[in-house]
Amino acid sequence: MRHFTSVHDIGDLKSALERARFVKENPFADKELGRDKTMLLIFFNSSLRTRLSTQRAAMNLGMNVIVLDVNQGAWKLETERGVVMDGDKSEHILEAIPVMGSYCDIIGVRSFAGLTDKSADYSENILSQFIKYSGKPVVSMEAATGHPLQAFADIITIEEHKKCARPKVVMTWAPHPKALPQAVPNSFAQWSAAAGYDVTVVQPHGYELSPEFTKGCKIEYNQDKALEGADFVYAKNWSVFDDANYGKVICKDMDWTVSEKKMALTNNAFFMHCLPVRRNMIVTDAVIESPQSIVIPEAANRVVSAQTVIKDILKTL
Ligand code: SN0
Repeated sequence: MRHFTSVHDIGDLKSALERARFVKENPFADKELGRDKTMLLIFFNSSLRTRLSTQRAAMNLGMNVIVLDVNQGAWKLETERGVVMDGDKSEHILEAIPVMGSYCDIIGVRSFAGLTDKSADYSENILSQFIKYSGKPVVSMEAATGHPLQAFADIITIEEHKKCARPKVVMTWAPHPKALPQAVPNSFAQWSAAAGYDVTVVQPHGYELSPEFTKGCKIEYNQDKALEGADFVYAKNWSVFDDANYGKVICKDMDWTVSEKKMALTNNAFFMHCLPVRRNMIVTDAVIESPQSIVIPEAANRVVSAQTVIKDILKTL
C-alpha cells in the first residue's frame, strides 16, 4: 500500500482483519520496522482520538512522530491556485506540502469537508494535493468524503462482538445542532458492506448519502422499521449530500435520537458511535452508558486500525 484513503487501498478485507488481529495481540512485534522513520500528522481540524491513536500506533512501530495543528501557530495557508495573496493567508499549500513532505517518511492528513462547494469536497481537493505534491505516502485521518481509519476500527470492533456470521448492522442518522460532514457515514456504509454484513442505512428524506458509498446497503426512511432485529446500531449525524441543500441541516427531529425505546426494537443490539457524541441529541445517557454500548472498545481499536495501516506502508518503504 502506498496511500491509505479508502477501503480500496487496504486490499482483501478478510486478510486486513487478520493483520489487525495480529497487531492487536502483538503491539510491539514490529518495533524495528519504524526505526529512524518519522510520521508527520497534519491537522486542519480538531481531533482527540485520531491524534492520540495514530500517534500511539506510530510509536508502537518505533517511529518518531511530529504533530502540527495548522490553525495553531503555522502560517495561514492558501489552498486555491492563481489567487493574488494580498489577504491574511501567508503561505501557499503548493510550497507548504513539499516542505512538510521533506521532513517525514509518512504523512497523515486531517482535512474536513468545507460543506459549501460540493465538487471541491467530493474531488478531495486538499488530500489529493498532499498525494500529488508531498512525495510521501499519505494516510487520510478523515478527509472531505471519508474516514477510513474510523471505518476500519468499526469493522474490527464488529468482528470482535458479532454473534453470527452476517450480523444485521443499522446505521441511523440522528439529530445534531451543527452541519457535519458525510465522511464518517460514507466510510462506515462502504466498509460494512465490503465486510459482507446485512447493512441498512436509515435517514429522513433528503439525507440520502452518495450512492457511491452506500452501494450494497438497504436504504430506509422509517427508523423503527429499520431497527427491528438489528445486531448493531451505528448512530451518526450528517448534513445533506443532495445538490440543492448540500452541507445544510434540514431536520432536527428529536424522535430520531437513539433511546432505550428505540434500542428495545433491536435484537439486543450493540450501540456504536465514532465519538465525539452529543448526548441526548444523538443518543440518550441511558443507551450510551448501557452494557450494550461499545463506544469505548470501538475508540480503542483506532490504535489497531492505524497501526495495521502504518505497518503496511512501512513495509513498502
Ligand atoms: C466530526 C464528523 O465528521 O462528524 C468528526 C468525527 C470523528 N465530528 C464533529 O465535527 C463533531 C463536532 C461537534 O460539535 O459535535
